[in-house]
Formats: sequence, structure tokens, C-alpha cells
Amino acid sequence: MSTINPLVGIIMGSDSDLPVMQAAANILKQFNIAFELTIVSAHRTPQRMMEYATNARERGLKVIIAGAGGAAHLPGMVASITTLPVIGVPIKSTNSIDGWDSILSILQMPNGIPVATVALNAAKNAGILAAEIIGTYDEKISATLLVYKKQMQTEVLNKADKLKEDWANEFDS
Ligand code: RP5
Repeated sequence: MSTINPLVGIIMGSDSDLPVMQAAANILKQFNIAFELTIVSAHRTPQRMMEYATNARERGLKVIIAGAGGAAHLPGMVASITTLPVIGVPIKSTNSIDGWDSILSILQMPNGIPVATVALNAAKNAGILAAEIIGTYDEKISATLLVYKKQMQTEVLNKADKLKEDWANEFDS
């Protein structure tokens, strides 16, 4: 699946990662940021991974979001090849013991090859972070992000008001 002139490449080690990774696609869609979504496995398709990471920048991508689970080498290996920022999504996958294996495989990168690692299964945050990276040069996207953050604030404040009201009623009764 792809959109025209994608700015964000969402890749994952397996189609079994899709239920988690589609949250990154959904939020990018909400922000009107063009993305592509595909499967690239570090272990099962190493040559495809090399090609993807090697050509990503000249194809116009600005950020890569890479999700994998278990022995999750995809984000780190892609980051070792490209100079684009890579956001890693650790996935509690079919072969993951408890999620820590995925987290540590993506997080504990050697000096020189950073991967911006989000929380376990936090593909939505990966999408938001990708948008924020694009927002550093695209005013329209940074304005969209500002609206998003303000909406979240309003939601929390409304919930706080409701809580106050509910508890006030509780004390009255
Ligand atoms: C990883 O192995 C993939 O990213 C996936 O999280 C995990 C399991 O893959 P499947 O065996 O379900 O295809 O490389």
C-alpha cells in the first residue's frame, strides 16, 4: 500500500506486525502526510532491506518507521545504512518472550547508529514523532500538530471538569 510521493516509510518485519503498525499509518493519514507501508524483513529478506534503506532518501522519504518483534534487528540495520532518521517500534510479537526482547533489541544501539525507540507497540507515537520531524520544515504540518495537541489538552480539561462535577455530586448525595 502506498500514497503518492510518500514522506514516511512504514516498514515491518512481518504481516503479523500489521495490527500494531497500522496505528502509525492511521495517525499519518489523519495528519495528511503521505506514507508507504510495506514488509521488509531483516532476516528473511536481507537484500530487500539493503535496497530499501539504500534508496529511501533518494526516493524522497524523510523518515522511516520500522517495527519488529523478538530479535528485532530491522530498525537498527536500516539505521546503519541510511542517514534518514529511523524510528523503531518494538512489537510484542508472535516470537517475543515478553516484549523486553523487542525493546532491548531496538533500544540498545551502539554509539554512532541511533534509533529513536518508542514504547512497546507504540506505533501511534512513532507516527506522531515522524510528523514532528516533518513539522520542523513544513509549517502546515507543525500547525496541524499544534491543533492536535490543543485538542488533547481540551479533552483532558473536559475530563477533569467532569470528574470534579461527578465527585461534587457524590459528596452532595
Ligand atoms: C519479526 O519476527 C517480525 O517483525 C515479527 O514481529 C516476528 C514474527 O514474525 P512472524 O513469524 O509472525 O512472521 O522478524
